[in-house]
Amino acid sequence: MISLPAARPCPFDFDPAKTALIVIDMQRDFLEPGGFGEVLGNDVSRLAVIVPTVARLLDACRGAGMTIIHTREAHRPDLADCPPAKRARGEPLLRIGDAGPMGRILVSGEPGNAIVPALAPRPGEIELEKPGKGAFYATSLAEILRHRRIEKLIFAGVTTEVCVQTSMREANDRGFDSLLVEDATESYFPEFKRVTIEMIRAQGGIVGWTASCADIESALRPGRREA
Ligand code: C5J
Repeated sequence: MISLPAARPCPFDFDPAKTALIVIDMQRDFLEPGGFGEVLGNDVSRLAVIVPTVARLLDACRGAGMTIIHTREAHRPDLADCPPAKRARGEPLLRIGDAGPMGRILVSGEPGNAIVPALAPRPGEIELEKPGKGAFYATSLAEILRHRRIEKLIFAGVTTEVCVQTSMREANDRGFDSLLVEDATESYFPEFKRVTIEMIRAQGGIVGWTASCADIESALRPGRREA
């Protein structure tokens, strides 16, 4: 069992064999100019800063032999899984399914829908397309976790208050103890990130726990792992 004594609001213990790292939506659509994030009017450079930290987190969890799951917010090319209300929302420069500089916005298989190269999934890792904000909605995530007897989840990725928080809340309601890695998640809105982290660990951990990437790296360092 691994212990994260510095986790908040209280120590978080986990068995790497029964814990999955879920990296949410580190795809070009959100991190690079010309994708969904930018057409919504956001400064996408804000999100790119966490790429090296997410890479360190992946290395630490890979080294511990943990299940690694990467999600992508993605719709079918015929948009049959995209609610018209989602496509119609707001005043974006381009809507979901429209052709942009990185291909069709938020559509599976398009260049912009790929995970950024520095965080590319490795053989044996699971890449999961999700049509919603939450990773459990209309995906096989629950079955994948059940088959692997996963009990706890560590979350990273973007954006903190939308897809990451929604997925953590879905996980919480399904009985998973979940921890968000504070410096491996980011938002276009710094205040939203700060408040989401506070919300998650408020009231004794009403949604889950938070800790830093360094806390996890140090706990998973080979010499420190307990049998
Ligand atoms: C958004 C996400 N923000 N991955 N998606 O639309 O958070």
